[in-house]
Amino acid sequence: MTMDLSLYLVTDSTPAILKGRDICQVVEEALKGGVTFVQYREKKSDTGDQIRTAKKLHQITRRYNVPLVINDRVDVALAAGVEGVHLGQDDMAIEEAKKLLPKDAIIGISAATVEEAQKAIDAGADYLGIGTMFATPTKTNTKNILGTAGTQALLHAIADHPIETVSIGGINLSNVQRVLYQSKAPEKGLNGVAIVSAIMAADDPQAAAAEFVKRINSPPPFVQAQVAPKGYAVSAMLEEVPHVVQSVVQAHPLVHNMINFVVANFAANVALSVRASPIMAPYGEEAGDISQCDGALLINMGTLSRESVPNYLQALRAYNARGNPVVYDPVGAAATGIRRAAVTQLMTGGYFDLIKGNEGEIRQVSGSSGVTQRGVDSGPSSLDGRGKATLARDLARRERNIVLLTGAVDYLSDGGRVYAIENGHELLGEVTGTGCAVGTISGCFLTAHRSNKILAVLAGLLMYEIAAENAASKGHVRGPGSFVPAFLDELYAIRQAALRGDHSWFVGRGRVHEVELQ
Ligand code: 3NM
Repeated sequence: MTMDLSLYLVTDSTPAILKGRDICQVVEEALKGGVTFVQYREKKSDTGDQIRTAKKLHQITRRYNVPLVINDRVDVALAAGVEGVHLGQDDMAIEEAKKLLPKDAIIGISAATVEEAQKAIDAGADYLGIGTMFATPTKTNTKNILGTAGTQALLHAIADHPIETVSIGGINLSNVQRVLYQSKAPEKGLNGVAIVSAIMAADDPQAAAAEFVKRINSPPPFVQAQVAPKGYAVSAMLEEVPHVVQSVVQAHPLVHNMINFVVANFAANVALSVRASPIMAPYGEEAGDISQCDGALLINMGTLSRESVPNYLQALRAYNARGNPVVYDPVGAAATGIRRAAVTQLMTGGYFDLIKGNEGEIRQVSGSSGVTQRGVDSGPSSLDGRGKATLARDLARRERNIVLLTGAVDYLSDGGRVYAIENGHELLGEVTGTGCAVGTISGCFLTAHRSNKILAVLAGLLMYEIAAENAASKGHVRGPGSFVPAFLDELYAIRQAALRGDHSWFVGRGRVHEVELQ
C-alpha cells in the first residue's frame, strides 16, 4: 500500500461534526471523493468501541487501497491490525511505539516546531503532521499557530531530509490552494493537507473531498503565468515600461479601494487621471459583486475601525477566489496593538499580490519585533539601502508575491530580484495621500498587466513618480498646495501621450538599478 498524503482525512466523532451520522459512512463517502489517507482520531469512547470502529473503518479503507492509522492508541492499532499510528508530542514516544508495532507500520508524528520535527526525523518517523496552520474550533488546545510563513520556515529547516509532511489546522476549500502555495520553501513543500471539519462536517463529504482533490492539483487562481525570465536586465524592463503604461491606460481598469477617509478623494482622482475607474467600497458584502468585474482590490488600513478587518477579509476572499489582484497597504502597521493584530489577521486571511509600505510597516508585516511607528510615519530608520532591499526581498520570497518598500528610494522585489527606484520628488512627502495613491495605481497596473507583476508595479510607480517630478518643475508650483493640481495634470498629460502611443515622456527618465544581494 503506497503512502499518498495529499488528501489526509482525520476523523472526529463529536456531535457538532458528525451530526448524528455514522462515522464509517462519512469516511466511505470521503474515500469515494478521493481521500488518500485516513487517521481515526477518537478522544472519548471506550477502548472496546474504538477497536470495533477501527476494524470497520479498516475494512472500508482497504477496499480503497488507502492506509488507516490510529491517533495516539498503539494498542487499538495493534488490535485492529491497521497500517499504523499517528502520535502527538504528549503520546507514547516513537521509540516505544516502534518496539510494539510491526516493522512496516506507518508512524506519523505531530510537530509544531523545528526541534520537534528534527527529533521525529531522527527517531525514524514516516511522516510529519505539521501544525497548527490556522486557529481552529476543532482543536482549541493547540500550541503554536504557524501560518504559512511559520510552516515554510519549518519546511526550510528540514529541507535536507526527504520526509513527507502534511499541514493541519483550519484548512478548508477556500484556503487550501494558498496554504500549499505560500507554505512552500524553495527546496521543500508540503505533500498534503490534513482535514477534519471541512470534510467530516460537510453536508456532502464525497463532493467536498472531490473538490479538495481538484484544488490540490491546480495552482491557486491568483497565480498567473509569469513571463519574467531569470536575469531580466533593468534596461530591458525599462524599455517595456512605456508600453505597459500605454496598455494600462487603454484598458481602463477598475480599482476597488477600501481606503482610509483622509485620502479617498485624492486616490480616486489619481485613478481617474490615469484613465482607471475607481470604486470606493469599504463594505465587504459588496466585494462578491465587484470582484466579478475583474478589477483589483486595494486594502489600505489607514483609518481602521472595529468593522474594518471583517470587511477586508470578506473582500480579500472574494478577490482571491476569483484570482484578481489584491494590494495591501498596511498603514501604521506597528503604530498600535490593534493594527499589529490586524496585520496578523489579514496576512493569515488571504493572499496579497503586492504588499506596499514604508520601512516600519514592512518590518512589522515581516514579523520583526519591537518595531515603533509614531502615527503612520515610518519611525526611525534602522536599515541602510541594502538592509531595505534585503527586507523587501525576504518578505516577497516568503509570501511568494511582490513587495514595494517606499521611501526616498523605493525598493521593489519579487523575492528574487530587487530594484531600487530613485524617481519621485520631495513634495510628494508634503501632501497626504500620495503614498496611499501608489496602492491605487499599483492595483490599476496589476489588473491590466497580469503577465508580469513586478513590471506592472514598476511601470505604475515610474509613471507616478515622473509625473511628480514634472509637476514640481513647473514655475507656478510653489509648494504642496499648488503641487497637487499640477501633479494630477501631469499624470493626465502622460496618460494622454501614452494613449497616442507617444513614449517620449519616458525617454531617459527611469532612474532604476538592480541591487545585488547574496
Ligand atoms: N491537530 P480542522 S489541529 C486534530 O495542530 C488537529 O496538531 C491539530 O481540524 C494540530 O481541519 C487539529 O477542522 C484539528 O481545522 C484540525
